[in-house]
Amino acid sequence: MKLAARFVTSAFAAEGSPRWERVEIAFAGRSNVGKSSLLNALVGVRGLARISRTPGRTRSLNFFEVGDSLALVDLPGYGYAAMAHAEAARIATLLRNYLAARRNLVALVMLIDARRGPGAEERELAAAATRRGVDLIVVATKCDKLRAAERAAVPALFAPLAVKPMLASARDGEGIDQLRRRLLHYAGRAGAGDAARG
Ligand SMILES: Nc1nc2c(ncn2[C@@H]2O[C@H](COP(=O)(O)OP(=O)(O)OP(=O)(O)O)[C@@H](O)[C@H]2O)c(=O)[nH]1
Ligand SMILES: [Mg+2]
Repeated sequence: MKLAARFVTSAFAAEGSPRWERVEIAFAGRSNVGKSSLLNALVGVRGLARISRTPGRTRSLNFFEVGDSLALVDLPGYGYAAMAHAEAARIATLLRNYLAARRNLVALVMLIDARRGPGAEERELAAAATRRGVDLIVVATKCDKLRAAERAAVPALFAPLAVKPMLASARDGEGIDQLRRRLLHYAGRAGAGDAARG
């Protein structure tokens, strides 16, 4: 199945988000965890979402339309210690407001480094999604780096989240088809009431 996507806009504040009826699936996670790379792998277009070797690349909400009823949203990462305080605070507010108030949001793909596992931020994000009734999809990223023992340790490492992680690698393609199929299920759920005002 294909997932043809087109970049629509970047928003640096909630007001800049598109007014449309599309259901949105957002990609959240620590800076440098691989959100933009995973999004590119899912749509099969290298460079659609910008990637960087240095953390803190994505600093706005980036909206990509997919088909007639779906959108993917690349979110800025959190937890990048070297970012200027004011910029980090602006991004934290942008992220919090989007996750708390965006009506179009139906699912949150939470990316976590497969070798690192969830921390306090991820437990908070998971709780916030659950409170709102937003589906939570947990993805363990960069699985191409895992040695056998590390791979075996993933379930225990992710156990605090209660949601089983999907293993994925943007580099070698592991788990990408499976995740793409899962996301496409949301394409049928468009027209979420007054979503256009969210
Ligand atoms: N080995 C490996 N490296 C990856 C993978 N996915 C991403 N990377 C690398 O990790 C770095 C960060 O990737 P990004 O996709 O920019 O990460 P991000 O989460 O969007 O980062 P921010 O926008 O800063 O929040 C880049 O150097 C990528 O090439 C993966 O599956 N395997
Ligand atoms: Mg990014």
